[in-house]
This record gives sequence, structure tokens and C-alpha cells, in this order.
Amino acid sequence: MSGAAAGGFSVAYRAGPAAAWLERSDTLAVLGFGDASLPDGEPRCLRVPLAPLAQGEAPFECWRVQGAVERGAEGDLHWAAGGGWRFVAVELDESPLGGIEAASEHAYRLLLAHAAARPERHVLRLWNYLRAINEGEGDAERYRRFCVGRLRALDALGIERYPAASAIGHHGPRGLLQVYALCAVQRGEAMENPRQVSAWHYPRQYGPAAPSFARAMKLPDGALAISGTAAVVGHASHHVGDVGAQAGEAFANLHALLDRAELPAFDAHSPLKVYVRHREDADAVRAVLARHLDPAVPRLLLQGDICRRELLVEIDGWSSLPRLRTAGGSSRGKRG
Ligand code: 3EB
Repeated sequence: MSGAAAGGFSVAYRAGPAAAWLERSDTLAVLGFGDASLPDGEPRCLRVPLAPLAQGEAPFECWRVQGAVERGAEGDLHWAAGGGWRFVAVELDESPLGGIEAASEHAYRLLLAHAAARPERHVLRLWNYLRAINEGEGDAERYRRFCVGRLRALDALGIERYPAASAIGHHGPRGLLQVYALCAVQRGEAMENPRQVSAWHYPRQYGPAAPSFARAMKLPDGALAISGTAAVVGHASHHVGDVGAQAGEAFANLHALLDRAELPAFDAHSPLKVYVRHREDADAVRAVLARHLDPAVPRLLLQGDICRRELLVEIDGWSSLPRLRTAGGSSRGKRG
């Protein structure tokens, strides 16, 4: 029932085809990357234009819940909801809106207004994928304009406790802005990182509107949703020009966050996404991952631009996701 407490929410990287996951009634969302093949007009699907940095077929990211999922679409927004959780995605072309600042405000207004009117009204985790994120100089940089538009919408809708988030640059279709969210019927608990200044307190030098996100969000079921984490210590970027050292610093930040949340080390239930700015840095980043992660930790490397141009790598993901039952989710009406 939609008003009930949220049950378990799980995330896994799975090999294709996506149809095998979409036929399950407990699948909340299926995300594909790069040129992944996904069905058109399926509100649970989103194709993110970030190229996987691996040979062979890229896996899909599958979100599952405990309960049957409903879904729909309205204009630029599509959604799916069930088991106390909601996936909401807004995909739009920023050009007719006059650029990234207006487009991000518009996307956030659509998404936040949608969530506010639903039982799953708590927006816990957001992903933002915009084209050419570092284009433009100084305060005209597109990421900084994005932050201005985002903050204007959050302020307009009275959101004072920011969700966890990632904001990454893509090289896909011109003008394509994607914002998607995980929402729940219960609130989460936002967490900050003791090694980092809270993003909304960044000093003026990083732009006219500070980035509005929490470093992590404890979900109602106890798992942790971790925001994009880079080599930012205090508010400054560290190890400029050294991708391996940046990845190591990102792990120092991630481990500080896990400590603060009193969660164990990353394991098989901690899928991570690793955004690498330069394809040729992938092997150096893989080596750092191998040093810091148990081999059981699922990881997906994607080519993506980080919001500060000197940052070369960023990691986001999950910790301590519940292990959901795999039986009984088929929508083919297995009757026991
Ligand atoms: C940082 O620590 C790196 O603007 O939503 C990470 C996660 C970053 C989310 C956002 C930005 C965002 O500031 C950049």
C-alpha cells in the first residue's frame, strides 16, 4: 500500500537484456548507460548518455522494491512507484527554455512538485546529468548556472534539507538535461562528511549559488545513499593533475562517511559508480579501486565530467543495501 512504511529498496548491476528485469512487477527502475538498448515509452527506464569504460556489454542498473510497481508519464516527466518508493525522472531539452539555468530550475520545479503531491513525497537522492558541464568561464560556467537554477527551485518549493546528489557532465545530445530521483514515503537522515565543508557552505569563489546537496542520505530501510565524492577536502580540490591520488582522496572521504554512519566496509551490497573524466585514466583508477575495495564490491566505470574542471574522478553509490528476495517478483502471475 502506498501509504505504508517503505520496505527494502535494492540496487544491482545486471547484464542485459533489460526486458528480463522489466517483466518483474517489483522492478522500480532500469538505468542504461551509453548506447544501452532500452524500450521506448517505458516509464521505469532511463538511458544516461555516459559511456561505460569497459570492454563488452555494459550492465544495467536495476532498482527493486518489495511490492508491485505502478508507473506513468506526464510530459517531460516519467515515474514509477511501489513498496513505499518512487523513481521520478525529468528529461528535457534546455534550448527552448533558454539555457541550463532556466532548464535546471524548470526540471527541479517539475520533479519537486510531482513528489510533493505523492505519498512518496520525500526526495532522498538526486542525479543530475548535463551536457558540457565545464563550458563557460567563471560564474558563466554551465555547472554554476545549473546550481543557480537548482537552488531557485529548491527555495521556491521550500526545500531546506537537501537530498544527496551527483552532478556529472555528459557528451550526449546537445541540450539534454536529465534529473532523476529516488523518493520515499518516509524521510531519510541527511549526513555530512567530517573531512569536507558542507557543499551549501562553499565559499563564493566556487560560484554565485552554492551546490545544494547533502554528502549522503540514510534511507528509511537503513541503507546509505552516497553522493558524488571527489578529492575535495575542506572545500578545496586536492591532487590537481594526479588522477590516482584524487581517487585515493575520494576513498578517504568515502571511508570517513562510512565511519560516521557506523557502517561496515563496502561489500557485495555496495554498488559504486565511478565517473572518470579521461578515458585513458581508467586503468589508473581501476588500480586504486583494487587497492581500496573488496573484489565483491560491484563497480561501474563511466566516462563523465566532474563539476570542477580540475577534478578527474568522482565516486557515488550505496552502502548496506538490503538483500531482497528474488522469488515472487514476476508479473506473470505465479500463484504459489
Ligand atoms: C564536490 O564535492 C564535488 O552539485 O549536486 C558532488 C556531488 C559534486 C554532487 C552537485 C557536486 C554535486 O563538490 C562535486
